[in-house]
Amino acid sequence: MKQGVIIGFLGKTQDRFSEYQKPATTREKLEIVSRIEGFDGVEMVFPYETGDPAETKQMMDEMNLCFAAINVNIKKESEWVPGALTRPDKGIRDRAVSMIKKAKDYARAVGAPHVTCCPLSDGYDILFQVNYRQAWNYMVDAIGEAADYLPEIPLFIEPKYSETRVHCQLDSTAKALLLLKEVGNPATGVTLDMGHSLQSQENPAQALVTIYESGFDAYIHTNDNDTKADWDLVGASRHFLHYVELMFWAQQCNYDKYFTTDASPRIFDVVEFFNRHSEITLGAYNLAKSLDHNSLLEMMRNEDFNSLMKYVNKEIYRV
Ligand SMILES: [Mn+2]
Repeated sequence: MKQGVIIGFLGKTQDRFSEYQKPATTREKLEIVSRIEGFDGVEMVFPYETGDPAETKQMMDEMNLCFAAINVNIKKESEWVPGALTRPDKGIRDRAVSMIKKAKDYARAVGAPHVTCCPLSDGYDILFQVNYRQAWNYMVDAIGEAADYLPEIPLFIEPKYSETRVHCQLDSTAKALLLLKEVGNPATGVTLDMGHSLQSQENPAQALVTIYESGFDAYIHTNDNDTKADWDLVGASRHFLHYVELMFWAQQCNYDKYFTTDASPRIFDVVEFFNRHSEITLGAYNLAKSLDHNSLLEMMRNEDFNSLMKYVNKEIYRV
């Protein structure tokens, strides 16, 4: 298995109340990645961390790092704070689509496999705020146009229930899949963020299988939370069995992309936080691999629930 990290979490972060950690340049962030045990993948935020493609590629090569993905940010610019792809103003939507296209150009220039986009600012805070009919159709058109551009760089869409809008438009894996079915472009996929999936009251393993069985590609972000908010906690600190089950089904689906860490150290030591995340993610992956997959599937086929419970107790919880 391959692990990486969204490098924005290696510098300064902030929430409504506090600032955490120290600012870092892209080079400094890449140096930190190379110090984390088991990480060699990088997800970089376009256009704020990416810089000149040739220089960035050289830095990556120098440190033996690989691109997991380019993450295009279409929420930071002030005109996109209230939404980007779903806004009534065509100029605002077009500039967001153009940013996704530029991210694809960048991904091609540096050799990144795909672009992922989490349209967090699209949605609503209060009822009677947006025209749902227009908002949905604008997003289908916008993602359709962005997906058509440079199809050799697939576009992955990351759903999330809440934040930055109180209710995001793509509030679940199913909603993202419905959008991609409307778009109808095979060069698309869903970024399954474990914490987003939990916040949407999903089971991440089932969500992953649903993405593949719907005919789309999947890319995984790892983290954990309390299901109420997207806390970006260290992996498996709240949902150990979910984590192992996700790994089991990732193996069943022959998942071979990066497991990219979307977790925030906040009050914890940065390198050690990611070392613990790396260790539990690899551990959960290897644990899932050590299970007798055929016999588990056979017990499911036979609806042998007692044996399944016993197997989980003995082989996963090890009690
Ligand atoms: Mn994520």
